[in-house]
Amino acid sequence: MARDDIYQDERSTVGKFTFDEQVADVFGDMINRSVPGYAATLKQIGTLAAHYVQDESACYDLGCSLGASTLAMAQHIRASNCEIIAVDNAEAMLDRCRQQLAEYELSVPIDLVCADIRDISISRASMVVMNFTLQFIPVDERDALIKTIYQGMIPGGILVISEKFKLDDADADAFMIDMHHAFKKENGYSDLEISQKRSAIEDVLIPETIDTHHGRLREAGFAHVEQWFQCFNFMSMVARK
Ligand code: GEK
Repeated sequence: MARDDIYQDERSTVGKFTFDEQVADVFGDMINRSVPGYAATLKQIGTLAAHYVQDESACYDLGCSLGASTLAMAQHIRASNCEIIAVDNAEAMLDRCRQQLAEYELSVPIDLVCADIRDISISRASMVVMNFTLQFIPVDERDALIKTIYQGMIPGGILVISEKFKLDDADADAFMIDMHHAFKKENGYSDLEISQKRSAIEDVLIPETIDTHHGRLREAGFAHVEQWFQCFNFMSMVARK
């Protein structure tokens, strides 16, 4: 796996973070060293797929990047006649996703779609995964997207949402941010890399509170919403229809 050294050298100006070729090349290393608990979310996406994916239904991986969540689902689905629709609007990410998935023999058909997840239609979904993707959608468009997903799901279906989150309490929020940066430092990122990446992603990744996520999911119609995971300021929820 190529090492992420994108922000290693000092830049006079740090531009906005984008999911381009350079990022796609090192993305596996970047997300593993930057997102506390990322591997745990993938493992449990597999567990959830084994239990919740229904026969003759569709699964969606929205913001699939290199296909890690798609792979977790594909390797654990026990239901028959299912398909996975994996969507990302970054062509560079989807190209590498295609290459990586080709290395596995998977019995579930996978449709890779290069599109904005705000423009696609969702239907007969028993499992929808947004593993660290909603945070990149403009805040004022998140309610509509979650409603569209809810409407495209079948009864008993689940939506998995993993996100970086913020806390209302300033001291608690600062603690989590400090610990996240300590986590990155432990994983080999320098102070310069951490601060340049922080500037690049500031207006691109907009975190919300856990209460906001919970309220949005209930408002969309989900009968049950459980936060099943947290590691510092990163969490994952399962919403059941
Ligand atoms: C994983 N889920 O490994 N439409 C489509 N894709 C989008 C959009 C959009 N509007 N906005 C962002 N993306 C993956 C990790 S990464 C998380 C997801 C991170 C895509 C973007 O191109 C990128 O590939 C992905 O969402 C977010 O389980 O980088 O922290």
